[in-house]
Amino acid sequence: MGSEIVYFPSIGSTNDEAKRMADNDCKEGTLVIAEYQTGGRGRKGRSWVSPSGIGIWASIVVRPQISPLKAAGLTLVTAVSICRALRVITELPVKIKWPNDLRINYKKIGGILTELNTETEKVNYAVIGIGINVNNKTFPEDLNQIATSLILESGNKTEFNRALVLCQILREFENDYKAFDSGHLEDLLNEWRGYSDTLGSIVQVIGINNSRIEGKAVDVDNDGALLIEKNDGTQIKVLSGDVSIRGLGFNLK
Ligand code: BT5
Repeated sequence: MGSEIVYFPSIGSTNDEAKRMADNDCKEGTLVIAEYQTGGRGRKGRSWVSPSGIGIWASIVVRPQISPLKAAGLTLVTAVSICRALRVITELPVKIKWPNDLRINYKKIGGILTELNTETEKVNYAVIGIGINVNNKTFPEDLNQIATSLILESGNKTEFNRALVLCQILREFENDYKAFDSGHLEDLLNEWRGYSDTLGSIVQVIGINNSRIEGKAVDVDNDGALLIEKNDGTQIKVLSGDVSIRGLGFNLK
């Protein structure tokens, strides 16, 4: 991972550039990084605040040998790699909120945006976008209550070296991705369960067409799906959506 690196002082979105490179047959593991994103994106057209010089805004191109139905697993594996890497470097209690949030003390320090180019049976490529708030000391007002950074959580001590943090993430992801691509998910799933701040909670998932499912988050499966047990005891498998957790306010994302 990262054997080819393309660097931009400023760009719209690293995911868009990575997709363009993937369309032009770039090598698997190509990494696009930027100091600043003018149009950083989250899921469903949401924006991702990406100020200059203080965060990691990066996208990796991969070409997994999997069915599109298994693609949610990519986000799950990436979350495990990032969580482990950040814990090694910062010793902070980084957690994962299904499917794509990295959090500390229930505040978001990072997010993952996985975008696919698929055919019916196969994935041509996936671009995995990684955003981590590293040395941010302030946030726009609307994010103040929900966002945080590594430096804020470690008590405003010395700044983290973003290159070292990114290298650690890439090292972890390289191994985890190999395991994922060859179908060896069990250890990664177990690690995910240990990092999760979603399992065991009563959650509400808002899915396609604003559909809502409420119940207890009981597990994740091989496809990267969240398994929810409803009040009537039936289990539902959710592949994508926004989760809010009861007790922390169903409206808190
Ligand atoms: C995500 O979406 O969390 C995916 C974020 C992925 C960003 C990376 S940066 C490199 C690559 N290039 C891109 O253009 N994107 C990727 P989602 O779960 O939809 O969350 C989006 C929501 O998070 C927004 O609506 C805000 O509420 C919040 N948010 C925006 N910027 C944030 C930030 N810097 N830190 C914490 N929360 C933020």
